Amino acid sequence: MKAIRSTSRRSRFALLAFVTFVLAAPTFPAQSDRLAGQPRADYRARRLRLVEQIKDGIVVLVGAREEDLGEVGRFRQKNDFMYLTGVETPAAFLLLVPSGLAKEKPYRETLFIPPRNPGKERWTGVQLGPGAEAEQRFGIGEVASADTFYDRLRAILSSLPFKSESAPAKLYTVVAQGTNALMVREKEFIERVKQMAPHAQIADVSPSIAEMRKVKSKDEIALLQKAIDITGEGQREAAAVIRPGAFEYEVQAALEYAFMRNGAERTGFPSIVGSGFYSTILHYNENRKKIEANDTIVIDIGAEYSYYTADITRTYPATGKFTERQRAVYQLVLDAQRAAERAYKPGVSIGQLQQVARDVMRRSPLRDREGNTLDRYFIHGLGHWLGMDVHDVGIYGPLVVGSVFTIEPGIYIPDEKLGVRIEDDYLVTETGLVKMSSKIPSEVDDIERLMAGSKSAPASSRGNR
Ligand SMILES: [Mn+2]
Repeated sequence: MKAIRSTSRRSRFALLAFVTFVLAAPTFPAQSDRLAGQPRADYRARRLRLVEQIKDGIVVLVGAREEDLGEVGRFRQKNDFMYLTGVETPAAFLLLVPSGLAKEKPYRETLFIPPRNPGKERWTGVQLGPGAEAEQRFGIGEVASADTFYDRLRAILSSLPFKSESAPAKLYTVVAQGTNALMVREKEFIERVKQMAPHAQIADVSPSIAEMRKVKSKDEIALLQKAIDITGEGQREAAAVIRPGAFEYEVQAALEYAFMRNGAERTGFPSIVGSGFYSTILHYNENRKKIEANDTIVIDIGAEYSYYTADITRTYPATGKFTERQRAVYQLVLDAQRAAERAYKPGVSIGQLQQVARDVMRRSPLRDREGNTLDRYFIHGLGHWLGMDVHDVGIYGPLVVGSVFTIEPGIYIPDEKLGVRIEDDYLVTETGLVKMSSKIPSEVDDIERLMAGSKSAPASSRGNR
């Protein structure tokens, strides 16, 4: 302080300018070798593995843009882009050129990001610009200005390998399937390539990345575990708030509060809080109904943590005690889930486990009002891959070591306004399944005990869980 006081007016100004510069300069934790919770080296290894599979062309990935989400969305990088880079800078491109594509040239990787814009940064926060600092921070060979991306691409697409008559090199990129509205920028990119280089052969890179994403690394598993643990806190909060007379949205508010309080960035998908008849509607997420005394409430939720989402469903009785019928149906769903878990052996598929769960329901003495077995009310698949997408990418087949998936049998009887679903998340290991959500109660007695315990505790003591 003394030094400042004794300085002249001019040097004081210089100091102020310097301080302003330092404050405005990017302050990224240079010591961290991680991007979004995963080692920089892992992202690079993924890029190399991808181009190793794709030897006959270049890969271009188009990152998310802020404006594509409109006024309601908050920026979120595209999962494939994130998986290969860990970079969240909006409006980026990634270009990978395998070694040997052009004669004897080594592997090249370039991330294109917008140049820094101090005026815009006043609104959106400081961004790292192209250049050496970004190359070091992101661990990417070259970080260039996004303004130069199309010129660079045009030059590559008019180079010899792409002009070959016998076996022209391809451009691998994400080709939007169907009418996916979130693929605006990918579609624009392909249109532009077609105009710029009509000869270019475009191929879909998604299947290759999807198969890689199916098998999770140690750090991805840790992020998923964190998302699952946070989701468990959400379930616990939901159990505390459920009572006859409460609205579904109150339960949603409480559980999403638990998500955010524990560091989740967002929900991995819209929270489902379905009571009574709505417990039988699989993807109900209006959450406007008032909970009534005889309702079961299906709570199907997932916190997203550093781009990985959990997916956990529990079913609660409104009063904290299941009726006899609800208890019987609940127990049957739980038995089906346990049977599917036990049926796991290396090489089995989710489809095969599904048959096991269905058989349990068919063999049960429980019936509907017409005397039918209840397996006819299990109207969806047993489970799905889980990861960056809640219904994660990858072809369904034998469960491979490192994959994460859900087991979620359910019985939905609209005539009885009775729906029950129980969903847990599992990791496939060399030695069998690991139930990643095992700490979240699902036994009938545990559910009732949880609800009784949370009701008797004063609201103030629930705040910090
Ligand atoms: Mn699910």
